Amino acid sequence: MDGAEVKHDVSAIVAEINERGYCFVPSIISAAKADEARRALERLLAEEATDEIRRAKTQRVGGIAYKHPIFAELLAHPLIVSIWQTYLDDQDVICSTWSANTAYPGYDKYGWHPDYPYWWINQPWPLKRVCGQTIWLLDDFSDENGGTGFVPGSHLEGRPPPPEWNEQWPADAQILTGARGSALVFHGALWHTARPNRSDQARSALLGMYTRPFFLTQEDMLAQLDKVENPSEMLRQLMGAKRHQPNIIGG
Ligand SMILES: O=C(O)CCC(=O)C(=O)O
Repeated sequence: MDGAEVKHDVSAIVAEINERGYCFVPSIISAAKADEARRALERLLAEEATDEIRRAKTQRVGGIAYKHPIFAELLAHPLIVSIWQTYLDDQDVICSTWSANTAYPGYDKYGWHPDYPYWWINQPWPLKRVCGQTIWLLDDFSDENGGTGFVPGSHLEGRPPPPEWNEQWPADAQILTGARGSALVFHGALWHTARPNRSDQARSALLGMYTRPFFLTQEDMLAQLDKVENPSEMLRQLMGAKRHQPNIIGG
């Protein structure tokens, strides 16, 4: 599906994440809106590129919530927020990290991993719902241009993926393909990887992790919130303005 935004069933999406560890949600925003976001990102990519980035053929842009209003809007997209509120069974969800990832033509690495905070949790990891990752497609994703790799059901393994997978593609892995404006939403422990870009165009994604408000976030979201002009109430919540702050009893 391309162009139109479609209506989605949050309960069905959450049921699929519970069962398989992920759900592909098509056309959350129109292709035109995804193009607007990609153009905003392209300006940042050009401003922030360094020789090291050009050599690595991959570029991460952080702080996007305050660098352009369209990224603040997508971070607080009502469907995405509703999916994670339902999945995490908590209205007060917050965002742990929000950034963009671009693979340029010639990028050729794999790096299988789960996401933060699983890196720091003792194994076997708890199977309860800790956090949910969102990969927004800003380009049409294909096998050729480096659609993200992921392994269905791997969120139940309770451990990280084997390091040798970075050398040999695992038999059970799938490739995220689909139209820009769509998103893959998944359990934070699902094994996934960026993939080589064998096309002649850059491939960009936005990555947003949502979690329950008592977890330490991966990034300092409050410091970023200070730089957002006129944040909505939902954006303030997501960036941690309403979460419990440690205090001193009686103090
Ligand atoms: O850009 C991608 O395809 C995936 C990136 C990723 O997995 C990450 O940054 O954690």
